Amino acid sequence: MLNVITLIGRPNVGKSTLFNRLTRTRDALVADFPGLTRDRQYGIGRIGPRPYVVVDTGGIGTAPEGVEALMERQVQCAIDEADQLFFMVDARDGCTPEDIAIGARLRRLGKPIALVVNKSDSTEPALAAADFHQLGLGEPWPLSATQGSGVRALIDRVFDALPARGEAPETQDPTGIRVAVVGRPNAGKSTLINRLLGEERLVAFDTPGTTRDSIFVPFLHQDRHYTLIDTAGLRRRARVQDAIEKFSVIKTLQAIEASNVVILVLDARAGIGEQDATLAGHIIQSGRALVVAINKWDGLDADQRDRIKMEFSRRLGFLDFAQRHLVSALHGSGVGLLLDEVDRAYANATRDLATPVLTRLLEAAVREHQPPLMQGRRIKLRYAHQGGRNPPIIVIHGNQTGSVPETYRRYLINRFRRELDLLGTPLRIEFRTGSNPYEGRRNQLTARQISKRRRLKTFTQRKRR
Ligand SMILES: Nc1nc2c(ncn2[C@@H]2O[C@H](COP(=O)(O)OP(=O)(O)OP(=O)(O)O)[C@@H](O)[C@H]2O)c(=O)[nH]1
Ligand SMILES: [Mg+2]
Repeated sequence: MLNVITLIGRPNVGKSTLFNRLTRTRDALVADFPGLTRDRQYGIGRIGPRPYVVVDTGGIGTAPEGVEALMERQVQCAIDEADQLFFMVDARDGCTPEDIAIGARLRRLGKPIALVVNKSDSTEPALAAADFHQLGLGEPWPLSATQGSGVRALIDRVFDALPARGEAPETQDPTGIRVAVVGRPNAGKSTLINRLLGEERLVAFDTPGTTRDSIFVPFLHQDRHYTLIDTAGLRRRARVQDAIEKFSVIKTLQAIEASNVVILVLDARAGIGEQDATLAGHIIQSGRALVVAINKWDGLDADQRDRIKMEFSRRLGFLDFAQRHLVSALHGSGVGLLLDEVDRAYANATRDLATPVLTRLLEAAVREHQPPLMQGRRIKLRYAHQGGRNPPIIVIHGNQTGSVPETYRRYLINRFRRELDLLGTPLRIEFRTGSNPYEGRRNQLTARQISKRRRLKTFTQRKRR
């Protein structure tokens, strides 16, 4: 399970700026789907030795309510879940009374705190840091969230001291495919999980020696192994129907990251809301395989059914790679088939894609619809190979690949998906400019030919003049 880093501090110290810096890295690989909204409060940090959840708590107001605001439910929850707090202060302002008040509050929590002195680019770092010793929170750590200086070193130091949370079991047998069931409160996750588990033979419900982080529930379905990742405190009230679900974005993010396949549960009666779209955005960014379960399907009339299908296309159109499944967790209809879909999505997400096949598909795609010209030169896409699994990554080599427009990337993604029949998994494309490592000699020749052509060109131009 991922560690959690929570950013705290008064308004304007730069929490959101640091949050963006820590969570931005992989965005370049994720196509910008129309309608996709990004969660600006919760994200996966990828700068550093291993990924982690980052939470931006937003500004804590000025004293005296400011300190009270620390107890605000959302903030409190983010602090409770944190393995590491980043208490952010502003080098330009120096140590303020609000900083002192917040610092006193945080110290009592007994959690690891890094005292982050932001905006150190604007003053002498050592001088700026000196003022914050009075907080009694250890050595102040100067950095610049906008410039990035000091950020990586801080993360490295933090992870040196931070023990990893309970590790997920091995991917392959005997624990099988890891499945996360996520959805907003009251969508029916617990009912669905109980339905899934209740009808199957449990291998081990409470494994001896489990910690608070071991929320992996192995089970068998038709002699196939799965591991369910709990997001809703399932173990403690496994058989309780209609339990009020405690919804936690942090737990959801951890479960998604630990999974191979996500089941997103939507509530057909409530329609598709902001929270569903936000969750969908997290799933897309994670790259995990996905099965959508539209729950509470029982007893809906034709109008209601049409409406939810339309809403889905309108708000969650970017999930079109996933199989949609209509279920009733309460009555059990459609639930058994969900696991077949999970199998299919996982198989597609982990499939081997042969280089000659990918390159042939690329050539056909380019023939049918060429990439555009860039500064008078045509973007050239030459060959493709597989760069990863779960999600499948297709690496495409060529010239000027940095200028491939988003629309063309989407065209390629759709085309590869269709031709390869990759239902149930997102697909990523990475572009590389440069030579083909498998065809070294031919490329050297090409390079020589290019320079020869250039020389010829300048020669003829000179002659013309
Ligand atoms: N010079 C400098 N400016 C910074 C740095 N980090 C943030 N800023 C600026 O400080 C201002 C506030 O930054 P935010 O990231 O919005 O601060 P915040 O803590 O999220 O603010 P609230 O959400 O309102 O609490 C912006 O104008 C940033 O550009 C930094 O490292 N150096
Ligand atoms: Mg902010």
